[in-house]
Amino acid sequence: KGYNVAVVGATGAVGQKMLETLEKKDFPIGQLLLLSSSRSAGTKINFKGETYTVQEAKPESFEGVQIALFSAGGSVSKALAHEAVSRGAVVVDNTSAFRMDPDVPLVVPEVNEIDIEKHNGIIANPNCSTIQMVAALKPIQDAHGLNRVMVSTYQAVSGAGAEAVEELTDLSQAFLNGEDLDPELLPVKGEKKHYPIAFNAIPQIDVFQENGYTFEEMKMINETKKILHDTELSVAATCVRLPFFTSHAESVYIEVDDTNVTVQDLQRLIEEAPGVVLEDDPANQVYPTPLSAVGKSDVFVGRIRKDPDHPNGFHLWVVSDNLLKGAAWNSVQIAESLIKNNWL
Ligand code: 11C
Repeated sequence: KGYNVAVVGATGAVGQKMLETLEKKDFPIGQLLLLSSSRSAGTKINFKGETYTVQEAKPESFEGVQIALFSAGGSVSKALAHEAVSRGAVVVDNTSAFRMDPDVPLVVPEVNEIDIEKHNGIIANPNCSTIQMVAALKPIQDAHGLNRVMVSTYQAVSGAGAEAVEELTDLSQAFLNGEDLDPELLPVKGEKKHYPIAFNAIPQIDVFQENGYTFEEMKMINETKKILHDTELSVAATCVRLPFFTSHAESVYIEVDDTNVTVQDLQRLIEEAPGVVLEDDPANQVYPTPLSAVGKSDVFVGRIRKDPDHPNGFHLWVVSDNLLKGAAWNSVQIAESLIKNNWL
């Protein structure tokens, strides 16, 4: 016996990882409902040895659903999340639709699980690049205070969806064959200009805002302050797309409040933090890379250094699988917390 669970966006890259995570964690499922846009309805998906047919998501689909995991884009969440809630479901939403809504908790369970308790039916899953950064920063904030964060990201194409993975593959093959192939998708589907991602670095993830930052950068800035419960925290971000498939990497500069903090202090905190793994041994060239993090649910931290010129400044290298801890794994963790704490 278990809970009636709907996965909205079941055919997408994150939806697939949600199903893998539910299976891996042996999540207590009563009935499983796989939903999608009308375009993907009819697709057959195997889950724990049974074949399910994906159905088109409609308001009435959510009758009897207790937990709905949404990952079908912001417009689907805006159209259907409240419909699901009005039918008694609790929604864990993996899009940016409600993240900055003051009535919606924005949660990384290792960081601010307690915020889930105040939910009004919807809990938001943060942006992938935010999740891995706050998971690494939370133990440092708790122990030494945190007043500034400056991050540059090195982000995988799967963050932009399955089509972007295909574009990287096609453009790389064409480039190596000496053929000309024009980019049609990245940096942003539907934008006027496209840049080749193969053998390149694109300093634009999502659309530009009026202040010159991209939406991805503003997500990192605003979501970090909300999750770490500190509106005064200085956060700046530069987000860059690179030509690899999975896992985001981040170079993070921080300034802590306490003086006399050492690299060893931070290493110890990272080592003890839940969901975070220290891989930091420069003498033996030990540090995480995007490839070494693929398929793993943890956040990996290495290259912890003191800033040469700022006594309270440190640099960290943070890597995690953007589809797992950055999305599916974190969403399922929120669902587990709802059950474990009787917060459904
Ligand atoms: C990317 N971080 O890598 C984005 C994808 O708000 O959940 C995640 C979008 C989001 O393009």
